[in-house]
Parts: sequence; structure tokens; C-alpha cells
Amino acid sequence: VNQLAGETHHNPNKAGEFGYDSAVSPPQGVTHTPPSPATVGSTLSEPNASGKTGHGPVPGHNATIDTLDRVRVDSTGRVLTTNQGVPVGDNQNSLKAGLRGPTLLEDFILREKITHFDHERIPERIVHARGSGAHGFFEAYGPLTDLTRASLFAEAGKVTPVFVRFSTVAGERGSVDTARDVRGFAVKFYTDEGNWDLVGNNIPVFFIQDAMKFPDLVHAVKPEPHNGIPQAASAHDTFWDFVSLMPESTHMLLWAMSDRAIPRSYRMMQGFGVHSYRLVNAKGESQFVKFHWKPKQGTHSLVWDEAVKIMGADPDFHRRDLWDAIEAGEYPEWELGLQVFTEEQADKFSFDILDSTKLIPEELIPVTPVGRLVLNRNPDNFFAETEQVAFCTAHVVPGIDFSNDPLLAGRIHSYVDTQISRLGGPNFHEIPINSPIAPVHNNQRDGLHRQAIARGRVAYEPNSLGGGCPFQAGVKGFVSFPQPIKDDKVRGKPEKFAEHYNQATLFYNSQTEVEKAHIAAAFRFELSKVTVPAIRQRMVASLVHVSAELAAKVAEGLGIEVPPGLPRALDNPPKPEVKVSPALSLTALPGEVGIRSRQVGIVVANGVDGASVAAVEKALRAEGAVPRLVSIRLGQVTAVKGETFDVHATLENHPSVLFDALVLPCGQDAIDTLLTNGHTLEYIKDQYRHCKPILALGLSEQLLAKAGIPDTLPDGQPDEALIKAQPSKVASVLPAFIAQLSAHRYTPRDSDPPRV
Ligand code: HDD
Repeated sequence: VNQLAGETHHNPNKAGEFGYDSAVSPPQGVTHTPPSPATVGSTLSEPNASGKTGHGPVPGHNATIDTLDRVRVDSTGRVLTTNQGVPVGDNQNSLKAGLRGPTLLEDFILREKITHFDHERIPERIVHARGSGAHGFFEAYGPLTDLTRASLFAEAGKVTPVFVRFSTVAGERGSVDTARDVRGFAVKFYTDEGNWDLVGNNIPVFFIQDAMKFPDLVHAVKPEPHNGIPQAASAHDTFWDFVSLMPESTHMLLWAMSDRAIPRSYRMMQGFGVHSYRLVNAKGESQFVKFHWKPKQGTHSLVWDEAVKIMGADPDFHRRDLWDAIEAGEYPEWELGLQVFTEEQADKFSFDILDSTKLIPEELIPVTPVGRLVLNRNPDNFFAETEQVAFCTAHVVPGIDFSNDPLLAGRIHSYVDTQISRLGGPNFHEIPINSPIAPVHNNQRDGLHRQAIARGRVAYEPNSLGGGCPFQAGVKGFVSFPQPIKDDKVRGKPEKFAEHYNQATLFYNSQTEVEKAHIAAAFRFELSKVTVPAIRQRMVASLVHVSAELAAKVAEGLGIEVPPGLPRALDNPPKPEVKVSPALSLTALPGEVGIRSRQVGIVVANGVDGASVAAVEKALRAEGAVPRLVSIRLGQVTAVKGETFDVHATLENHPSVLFDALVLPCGQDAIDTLLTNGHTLEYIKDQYRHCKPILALGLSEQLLAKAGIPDTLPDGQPDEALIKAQPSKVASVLPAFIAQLSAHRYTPRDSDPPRV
């Protein structure tokens, strides 16, 4: 039973693992009805398109699963075999000449096993090596046929299966989840006209404008080549050396130093396609588009001290969170929004829409919701699915096309190219997780690891021997948008690309005071890890053009004077249209109010007041939260009236940074025990420091006092997230506690440095 699931939840989609019948009759204990079926190319009202008749739409069924079924292996009740299917008699001992004699070369069973093992690893992704994936579906809200002929947007309710992979960028495959970093948000849509990969990030802009600089950027941020340090961190000399010399990175740096770069969960972050793409309709008309994903769960982040501690307490924090939520039937959901705009509109903007270091403020082009993405099934096998999935920006479908963004141009090449070495050849599209649901017919042949058995003697076109097949689709196929081009061949950039600071300033000015303070603290921290003073100095000289206030705060934190601003590329930069854009602040997207899937630690010990513990646990469960009883050791605790409670985690194995909120109990014996345990005090301090709600019952005030928790905010105002009550009155304060938990973090308590 996983942590989030408690004892009662199962993911009904998992029940469908080995055959359809189990999918329609889930095991006992299933309490969650998934949001909708997902059958390729169908609408919700149509029967299941999987080819299996008689079931109608299967709840939560993913059409990707149909195609994966042919490769799924269940060894339950089966005999162990070699890869040739030969039954293995002894899996313990190699073949020897005598019990103490040499092992024989002839032992093909040993050799096959070891040889396969020797080659189990494949190269990790050069960037985005660490990630987590899940299956799900996309459902269109309505037809977008006036904008695009992409079949997934053809009609209201049309459902397209997806596989999504979230990732960090810089860290290696085994690194930690909560590093300060950009997060990848890559979606593979298995549409009925082929696969479309929308390979985005959780930040709408990028560090560089031209793919020519990508290898330099990645070499700068990755561990330094001489000593391989540091892992999964941008806080080192080479990164800041590079970006401080690349003023175009400044806007993205502001995002990367904001709390966006330390999300609370993959489920609680936005996604962006970043580049301007094109939508093309059946008449061949085209408009530009930017893609946005907005999480229904709200957009929430960690704070830095918390992120650092989680790295030690649970390096798999985000992976576990996503997995557990889906297992528990808490299917994460995002809304897809489009910013659609014309070439004429684009020409008038103060920035260039081909420049990926710029976004389009929502005040200029609003975001229109067009569909929803639901993740409702964990992979069966991490390697086969999450590791082998290959996202490529080159994978577009009729109706989606590229812009001339020079960063995108490089990506169109890079992703396909990298898979060839990462996945061992040009047939990576045949790996089950990558293969389209749409049929594949062409004259490409052979290559390493070819799976398809192409029949007949024709592998060329034109042909008469094969009846001309496979034949061209003509206008029904992918037709590139015929954008007129009449220009010189040059290496260079358009003038608007040379304006580097307007949107960095827009981003900074759109933040709340607490968000601004966190950005300044992040620059201070990162730059304080830089050993070369000139690099720190140069970076602050760049920030001068973003905000005098920010530059002053960072300089003060680094113990230097604010230097003069760096020379600007443009003497008369274009005036920005928008000065403040609320959508750029994390607080702009609270999402659905509620505490579903939130983790709450209830500290207990022998002699605890059992009635209030039971009441809190029940109330939290009723709201969909995940209360967990934490004590000094596992087993049971006995409450003051003799009731017993199972302990789910210990103060040692589950530090409080892993909880969204904390409940401290009443009961003199329990308090006496907890007072003598330093873990309890760290528990409380961290919760307080990270501005998380604390419910302190009765005598637990003694714990607060020993941990040095102030009664009020620095300005003397009451701390509304530090809720105290007698155990008999717990029911009256639970709504306030739940409201604070739903708000995620109580920022009025935020202070730098921490008060405790
Ligand atoms: Fe990239 C992986 C996102 C610029 C070259 N990138 C990768 C992944 C994401 C992004 C989410 C992981 C996909 C997965 O989960 O497997 N990359 C972006 C975004 C960019 C961007 C949003 C800018 C807007 N990338 C970018 C450029 C290049 C690359 C400019 C090269 C010219 N990216 C790669 C790559 C990777 C990759 C080397 C590594 C592994 C892979 O592709 O499959 O090809």
C-alpha cells in the first residue's frame, strides 16, 4: 500500500494490466472513478476504439496500453527461461568441472545472463537525464478546425492518448529531484495522424536565442569537466561565467532564480511550449501560437532551505509524489491554453516572436483554454517506458508547423539525432513507447534493431510492382506552410533580439514582495558559490539593468558595491507594452482550492490524547489529504485512554520537510517524551521556517516554546498559520487549519534570515 493511497485506494487503470476483463471489473477496494475514458481518436460517447468490442468505453483505459500489450510480460506462474525460451534448471550455480573446479566456458546460461547484464545501461540523456513519466490522455474542449487541421483538436470531447515525461535539466540520471533547475514538461500525443511531441519546460522562455549556443550553455551548467563537480546545480563558476557574458540569458535567469525552479511537485507546475509555433487549418491558413499548460492542482513551490533538506530526506521527492498520486487515483490534470496571434500582430510587438528569450504577455494576447490533459496511469517499467521514450520537436502532425525561431531550428535536428546514439540506431521509433498508434508505411528499411517485417520486394518509389504503394497522401498529408522567404543568407540576428532586459524587468516587477525576496536570495546564494569575484561582479552589473533594487540587494548579500551597469547592446531599446503582468507571479494561479493529496504529519507518542488525534486524522482524510502518524519508532503508540494507533513513519526516517503541514498532539506523557527528542524540535523549526501550517493542540505549546517558535509575526500581528487549540475544541479550528493547508504556504511568516 503506497503512502498516498492509504488503505482504501487503488488505481483502477493498473488493474487492466493484463487483459481487458480485469480493467472492466477492477479489484475490490476501488473507490475512485477516473475522470473519463481515453480511447484513441474517439469521443467520450463513442465505443472503445481499441478493437475489443462489447465493453464500450473502458473507464480510465489508455489506448497506448493496447499497443503496449503485445510487449507486456507477466511472469506470474511461469517457468524461468533463457532468452531463447529454454527452461533453466538451476539459477544459483554456474557449471563447473567438479564442485571446487573451474567454471566452464560452455555455460551458456551463465554467459547469457552476465552478458545481458553487462549491457543493461544505455547512455543517459545529455540534458534532462533525470525524469519521471506517466500515461494519460488529452481531451479537446471543442473543435479548433478554423485554426488547425490537427486531428486531436477536431471535435469536442475527442480523446488522444499521451505519455508525459517531467525532468530536471542539469543533473545526471541518479541525481536529486529538488535541485534548483528548470523542469522539462514533454508531452507525446499519439494522435490518429501520427505522433506530436510538445517538448516544453515549466518556464516560458529560454537562456539563449540560437541553437548555435546550446552546447556552450550545457557545457557551462553541467558539472565542471576537470572534477565533475557540482552535481545538479547551477551554483558554480562556469555557469555564471557563461550567463554573465550572455545578457540574453538574463530574463530566463530571473525565472530560474525564482521559486518556479523549485516546484513543490511535478503536478503543481505550469508547462510551456516556449517557441512560437504555427497552426495551419485545412485551407492552408496559418496563425502563430504559443502553448501553455496550467495545472488544476495550482502552481506551488518549495522554498530553498526546504528544497535543500528534501534532497537528503527524499531524493525521489517529485518522482514519488507523481507515482503515489496516480496510484491513489489522484490524477493530475492540466489545461492546455493557446495564445494565437497573426504575423501582423507579431510585427508590431516591441520584441521578436522568434526570440525564445521573450514571452508574449497575456495582456497582449490572452490564453484561450482548448483542452485538458489527465495523467491516469503509471508506467509498468521505468526503463522500457520512461527511459526509452524519445521526444523530438521534429515530431509534428498535419496542422502544427514550425516558426523560424533559430533555437527551434536546432532542436528539430538535435532530438532525432541524439536518440540515434542514446537508443542505439535509427529504429528508435519502433520501441513500443515511441511507436505511433497511427499505422506506419514507408520504404525505409533495415538498420540496427529493426522490428518491422516489411513484406514484398518493393522498397522504393515510384514503383509499379507494388501498385505504387505506399502512395503519397498529397494535400491530405503533412504540407509545410509555404512561408515566403526572400532574403540574404547571413549569420546574424534581427535587431529586436538585441534588447535583453525589458522582460526581465517585467518579470521582476510582476512578483509579490516575498517572491522578489526569494529571487534576490537565490542570486545571492548561487553567486556566493562562485569563486571568481569578477564573475559575481559582472552578473550584478547585468542585474542593474533589470532592477536597481534587485542589484542592490544582491550586491549587499555578496558584500560588494553595486557596480556600473554592463554596456548595453542597444542605445535606444524599444519601449515595452506591458509594465506588470500578474500571470507571471506564482500566486496568480492558485488552482482548485482544497487539500487533496497533501501530506500532513501528526506527531504522536505514548500517552497522547487519542480523541483529538483521531478527529484530526478523520477530518483530513475526509478532505482527501494524507495524514501520517509520526513517532519515535514504528509499531504502535498507546493513547492516554488506552486506544492504540499505528505509527506510519518515524521522526528519523521521515523529516518534516516531507510534510505540507504539521499537527502537534496533547497529552503530558507524550509531550514529556517528545520534549527530550531533538528530532521533534527540528520538525517544528523546519515547518515554521518554511511557512507551513502548524496545528498545536493543548500542551504541545511546550514543544513550540522549546523550539523557540515566536507567538506572533515580526510586526506583532497574529500568525494565522500557527493554530493553537485545546484538544476538546479541535473541531472548531480544523476549518482554519485546512484553509491554511489549502493556501499552501503562509508567506507573512517568511523572513530572511529565518527567525528560528
Ligand atoms: Fe532540449 C531534451 C526541453 C532547447 C537538445 N529538451 C529535452 C527535454 C526537454 C527539453 C523537456 C527532455 C525530453 C524527455 O523527457 O525525454 N530543450 C527544451 C526546451 C528548450 C530546449 C523547452 C528551449 C526552448 N534542447 C534545446 C536546444 C537543443 C536541445 C536548443 C539543441 C540544439 N534537448 C536537447 C537534446 C535532448 C533534449 C540533446 C537530450 C535528450 C533528448 O533530447 O532526448 O536533444
